[in-house]
Amino acid sequence: MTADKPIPGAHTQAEILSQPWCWRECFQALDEKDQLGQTCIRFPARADWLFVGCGTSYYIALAAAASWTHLTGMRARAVPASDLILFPHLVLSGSSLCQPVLISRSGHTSEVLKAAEYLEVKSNIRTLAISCATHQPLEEICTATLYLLPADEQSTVMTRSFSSMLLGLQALAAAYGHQASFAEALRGLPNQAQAALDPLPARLQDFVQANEFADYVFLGQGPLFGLANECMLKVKEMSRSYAQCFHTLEFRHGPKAIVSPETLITFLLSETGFEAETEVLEEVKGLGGTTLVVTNQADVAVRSAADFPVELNLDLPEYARLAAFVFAGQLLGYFTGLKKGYDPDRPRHLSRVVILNDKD
Ligand code: F1P
Repeated sequence: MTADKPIPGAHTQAEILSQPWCWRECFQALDEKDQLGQTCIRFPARADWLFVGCGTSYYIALAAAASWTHLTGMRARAVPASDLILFPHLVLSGSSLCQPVLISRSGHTSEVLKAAEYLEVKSNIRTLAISCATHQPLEEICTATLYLLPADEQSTVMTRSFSSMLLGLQALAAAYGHQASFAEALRGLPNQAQAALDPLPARLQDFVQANEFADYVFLGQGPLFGLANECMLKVKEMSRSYAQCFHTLEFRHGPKAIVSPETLITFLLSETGFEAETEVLEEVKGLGGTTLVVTNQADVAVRSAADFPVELNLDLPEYARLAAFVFAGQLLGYFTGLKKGYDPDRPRHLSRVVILNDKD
C-alpha cells in the first residue's frame, strides 16, 4: 500500500497464498475444543446428509457432499439455499430424516438464514453450521456451529475460506466414517500443498501476460465438479470474464462447439476418471483449444496436450488432494483481473455478503 492508495488485489493475493498456513491453523482450531468429536456426539449419523450454501459456499457443498459419501458411505447431496427455501418439497420430501449442514463464511447470508429457519423452526430438524465468523445470526439459528476463524478474509471474493471449510467438512466426514488414516493424510496436505503452490504464481502470471482469452471453461468430474465451479466463479468475479463449467465428459455433448485458440479450457483431472478425462483433453487439443491442466501426476499424453500443465504431486489419497485443485483457478482469476486493470479486492457489483430485504 502506498501512503494513500491500496495496492490492487493485495488482500486477495495474500489470502490465496496463505492457504497452506491457514489450513494448519484451521486443523488446530478444530482440535482445540474437539469440535469434530463434539459434533459427532451432538448429531447422530443419519442416512442422508444435506449440504447447503450460496455462491462459493454452494460449491463447497458440492465437493463436501461427494467427499461425505466417499468417506462415510452415507448418501449426501448439495443444494443452493435458494432451492431449499423456494422448493422445500423437492429438497426434503422422499428422503428419510436428513442431516442438514449450512455453509457460510459470514453467517449473514439471507438465503442461508432463511433455509436454517425453515429447517429448525418449520421442519423441526436440528442443523449444523460451519462458518469463518462468530457473533453472526446463523449460529443463533442452528443447533451447533463449526468455527474456522483463521480462514476469514478481508476480501469479498472467497478463496481460503472455500478451501478451509471444504477441509473442515472432509475432516468431519473422516470422523463419521471412522477413516483415521484419511484424517491423518488430510493433515499432511498443508505441507505438501505448499510445494505445489510455490511455483504457481510466477508461472501463471507469465501465462496470463502472454495470452488473450475470450472464453474460459472449467471441467471436472465427481468430487472435482465443485472445484471446477469454484474456479469458474473466481475468474468471473475477479476478472469479469465469461466463464462456464461442465462435467468433463459432458463437454462433448454440445459445449465443445466453443473450442478455439481463444478459449482457455481448464481440466481438473481426477485419478478415478483419468483415462476418460484425458481422452476429452486430447480431443479438445485436437480441435485447437488452449488447455490448462491440473492433475496430481501427468503422463505423456497429458503433457503433450496441456499448454499449461500443473502437476500437484501430492502423496495423498485422491480425496485428500481436492482443496489444492483450486489454486490455479484462483490465481488465474487474480492475474487476469489485474491484467485487465481491475482490483480483485473490489469486484464489480459484488459485496461480501448478499443481504436481501425482508420482502424478498
Ligand atoms: C456467500 C457469497 C460468496 C460470494 C460473495 C457473496 O457468502 O455468495 O460465495 O463470494 O462473497 O456471498 P457466505 O454465505 O459464505 O458468507
